[in-house]
Amino acid sequence: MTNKVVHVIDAESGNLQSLRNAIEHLGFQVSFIKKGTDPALASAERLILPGVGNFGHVMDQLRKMGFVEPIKAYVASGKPFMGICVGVQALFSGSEESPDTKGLNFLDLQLKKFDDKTKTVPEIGWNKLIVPGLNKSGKTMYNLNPAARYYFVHSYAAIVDEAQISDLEKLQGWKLALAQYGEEKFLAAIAKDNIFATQFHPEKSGKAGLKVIRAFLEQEKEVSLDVLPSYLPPGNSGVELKDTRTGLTHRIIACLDVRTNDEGDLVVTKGDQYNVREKKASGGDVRNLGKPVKLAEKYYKQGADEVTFLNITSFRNSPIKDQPMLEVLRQAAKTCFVPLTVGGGIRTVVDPDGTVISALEVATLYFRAGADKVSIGSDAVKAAEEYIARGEKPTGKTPIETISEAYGNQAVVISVDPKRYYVADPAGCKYNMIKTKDKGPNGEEYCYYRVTSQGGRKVHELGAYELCQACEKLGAGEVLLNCIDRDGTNQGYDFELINQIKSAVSIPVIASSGAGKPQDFVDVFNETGADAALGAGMFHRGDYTVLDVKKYMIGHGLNVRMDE
Ligand code: 1PR
Repeated sequence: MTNKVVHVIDAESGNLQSLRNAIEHLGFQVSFIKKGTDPALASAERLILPGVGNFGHVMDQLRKMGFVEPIKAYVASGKPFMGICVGVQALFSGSEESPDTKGLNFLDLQLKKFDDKTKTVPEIGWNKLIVPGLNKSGKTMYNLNPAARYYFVHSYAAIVDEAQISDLEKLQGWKLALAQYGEEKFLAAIAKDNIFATQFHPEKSGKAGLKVIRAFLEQEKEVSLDVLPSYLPPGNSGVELKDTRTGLTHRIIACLDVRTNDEGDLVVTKGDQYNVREKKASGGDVRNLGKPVKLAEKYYKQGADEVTFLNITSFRNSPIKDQPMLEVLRQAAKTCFVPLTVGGGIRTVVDPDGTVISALEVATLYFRAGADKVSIGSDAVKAAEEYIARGEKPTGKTPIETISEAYGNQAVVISVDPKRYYVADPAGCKYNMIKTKDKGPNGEEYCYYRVTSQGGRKVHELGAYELCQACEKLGAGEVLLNCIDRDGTNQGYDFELINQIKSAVSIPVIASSGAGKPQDFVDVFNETGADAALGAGMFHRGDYTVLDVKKYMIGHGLNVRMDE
């Protein structure tokens, strides 16, 4: 094909910027189609239907914007068509998520929700593929590589049993790639004639994902497989990698705390227990550890599974005027093909000129700039306090609710800044408590974690356990669990806190604060149920790279994603 234009359906759902960036990175141009009547749809030579969030919302948008019949006509024309995430789900007949909404019905199968009794739902992370056709042919469809890992984020899937797999393959002629989440097997990718669709996000799956997109764009339907290099350390080949309970790899996240320094430049900084200034004797300046976009790219290349940006002074500023932070996201999303999270100032604000900007609008700005998730700190505390005070009645109006309603729970992270609070006598304390191994200064045996907001400045009479439970009920999809006591100390993570919060919620929990060496990552995954672990200072100072951490983890039998 000589034409290098790729048409992408914009049904106003989620982060299309990253898909555009990935396609442009591969040397193609993107043209968005915003309504079904656009003549470009029929004349397109390659069409991609992306989608994130709620099945019903995406299907309703497609119907409202007149896309349903034109998409069917395009597919019938035999030209290349690709669906991504909810874009693959739309090809099925329907979903348990929105029982009254019909899909496009290319496959007569209903999507179901993952069982959350035995694992965290949504599935957020890097899973492997089972490509049944591979052994026979030695070639794989669209460069899908069972030795690689791909990024999934979804609660609903085409969960299938052996009879359904056989029916789809043998009777209906679909080629399948499967994945297993816990005990449930589901369709990770499907292909037939001109249709190819993936449940995972290839545009967020590092180099392995870019290869899949390239294969679609170049119409390489069958590709001889590249084998990933083995990272097992020499002389240590007796190490056996343990699969996690869910099958996902242990996620490693690099975190960039970003703020303007005294010269007005946006810099990556890092505090000790949230104090980001040098000691007075050394000038008292905000620590400057580098430029956010450069560092993000560096960590992507080192193999970070996600990059998180926390705009740590944003609660003082107007997000609409915070163009530099939006620009950071735009630039980072052009070179980092893994999920990006942004936090700081995700709340409803009134600009100095009186304009009210809702939290949903603020989040939308970031999603459009290239963020995949937003992280809510101070406002999550406010929302949880009010929710608990109202007797656990949701209003539908808090940022957690409005953003998760529009973009899906998986797009809403709550960032928790707890501080250990010792209790001498647990009787009468209304917060969930831990009998701690690290006794308090007066020999106290119990503690809970008090929630703070505004970067640790404001302490609230609320436990982190209760906060997380309330936020999960309001619609948060993940917890970024910091710990002020451990932040910047290099003493390792607070296992007691992490295990307490894991027992409070069924959404994924990211352990944060205290990482100083690779062993800390091994320990946090062995000692707690953390779904991901985040590091900041040790990476910024250059003590260790993300790759050092991952190789070390592999050497200790822990499964991690290795890109090429
Ligand atoms: O309240 O919604 O505007 O969000 C503000 C965000 O900024 C929150 O996520 C809050 O955690 C963060 N934040 C505010 N002030 C600070 C500060 O440091 N003064 N940073 C701050 C929080 C914690 C972690 C850190 C880990 C790992 N930083 O992100 O990266 O503790 O560090 P380590 O590995 O070096 O120990 P809102």
